[in-house]
Amino acid sequence: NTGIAILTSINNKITDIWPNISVIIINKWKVVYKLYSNNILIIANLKGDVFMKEFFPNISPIKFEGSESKNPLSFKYYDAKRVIMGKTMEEHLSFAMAWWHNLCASGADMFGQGTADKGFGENQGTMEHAKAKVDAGIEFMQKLGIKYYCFHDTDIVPEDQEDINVTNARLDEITDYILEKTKGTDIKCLWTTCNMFSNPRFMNGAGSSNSADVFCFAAAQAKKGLENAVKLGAKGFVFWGGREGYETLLNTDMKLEEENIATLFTMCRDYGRSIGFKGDFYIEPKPKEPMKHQYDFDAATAIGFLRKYGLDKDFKMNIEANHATLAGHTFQHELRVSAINGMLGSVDANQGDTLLGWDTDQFPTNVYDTTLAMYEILKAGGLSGGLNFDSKNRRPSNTAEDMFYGFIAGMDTFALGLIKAAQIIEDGRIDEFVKERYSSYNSGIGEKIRNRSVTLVECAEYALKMKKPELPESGRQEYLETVVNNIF
Ligand code: XLS
Ligand code: NI
Ligand code: NI
Repeated sequence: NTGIAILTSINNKITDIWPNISVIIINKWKVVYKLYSNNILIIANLKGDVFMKEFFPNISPIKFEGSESKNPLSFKYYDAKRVIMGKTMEEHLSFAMAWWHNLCASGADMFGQGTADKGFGENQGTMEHAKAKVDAGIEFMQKLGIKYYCFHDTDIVPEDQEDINVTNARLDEITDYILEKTKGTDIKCLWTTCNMFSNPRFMNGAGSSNSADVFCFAAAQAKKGLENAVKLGAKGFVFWGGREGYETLLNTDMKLEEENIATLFTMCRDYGRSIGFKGDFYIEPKPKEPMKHQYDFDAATAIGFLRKYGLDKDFKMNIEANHATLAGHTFQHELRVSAINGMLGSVDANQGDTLLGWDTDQFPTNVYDTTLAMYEILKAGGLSGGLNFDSKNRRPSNTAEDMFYGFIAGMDTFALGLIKAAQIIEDGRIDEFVKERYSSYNSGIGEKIRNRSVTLVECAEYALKMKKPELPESGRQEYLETVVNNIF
């Protein structure tokens, strides 16, 4: 749009040839610009050579302007280069764009069709559309200063319903295109995954399907997914078991299903390592939706499963805030469980609605929650992955500006959470309190318990001699909550 402004200001002649296409004649060059309904700006000549294409021409790169700014298209807290506890905000918060919500989802729900146009000027279901999404996605990430993206195989190409070989050829073409378009930028793949839940063949699950043929299709998809992960240099490879669970135990051999999932994971681990995948495999726990019960219920369940099948060295957790609350846990709880088991890998950053029982995937705006999340992440020494906005605009938020507002909200909420979490740690009152709370284990019988140098009989003798212990000290929850508020 800047281009046009400059052209008109030097008095170029503009002739309408049909409603949304105009011709501008500059120095005898014929330049066509088109403004689609969703505001895509294309500058091309009449032969169709495209000189410039801008998908969000009305939005300039988003800058940090500070908390006093009233500009909605600015960051109030996210200041990429600001140093907090020895690292820049950008290093602490490796934000990623989720292809599916941002470039694919149109706001369709069970009760109505989409409200947002994600055609990017092309017909959906074509490779032109797939490429337009790559171009639009890169422009979007660059305008926000986001360096990572995450995707399912079926987000980046249309799936051929008859022949998986056709889909695979399209994946080759689009991953070449992504590599070409991101070359020379600092945009990279955080993680990739395979959609093994939308296609009807996966109605009874993928790794957990009752059909061995379907199991092999899952394997074929995962094999291609791993090859693409290596090709794009992805840091991680995610398994979210959307349909790995059951609707009723009356038709389910749970033991067989769990063993087969472990077999598929083991095959993927071994194949991935054999082709040079050095990143982490991630399980993304979720207790339900779409299934009534999903096997990767929560972090504790998934970690137990990984240990049982010897996969714990290669796998970590990808914790999604909304999945935590669906499992009846806080986001902080799931992060803590993963961290204390050395398996905190990556985060799907979003939030749910406490009044709704499903995965609403809202952009995170609750600063208290992001503060406690960042407190866990800082104390765990950071993430091996990053913060992927598995978040989508609400159905009525259907404009290009809303796509930016969503990310600005999420990035600022995590940035403020990071600032506050660092202050809680630097303040020290909380950590000091917790340390003191367990001080009975620093010496005497407590120390022996920690060292495992005491028997049940000795502990019992110690108790019998005392007759009755003193009550433990107060938990002081209300005081600690005021400390957090005080820091806010
Ligand atoms: C769905 C999941 C999904 C995963 C990737 O609830 O969050 O989007 O992140 O398959
Ligand atoms: Ni997710
Ligand atoms: Ni989810």
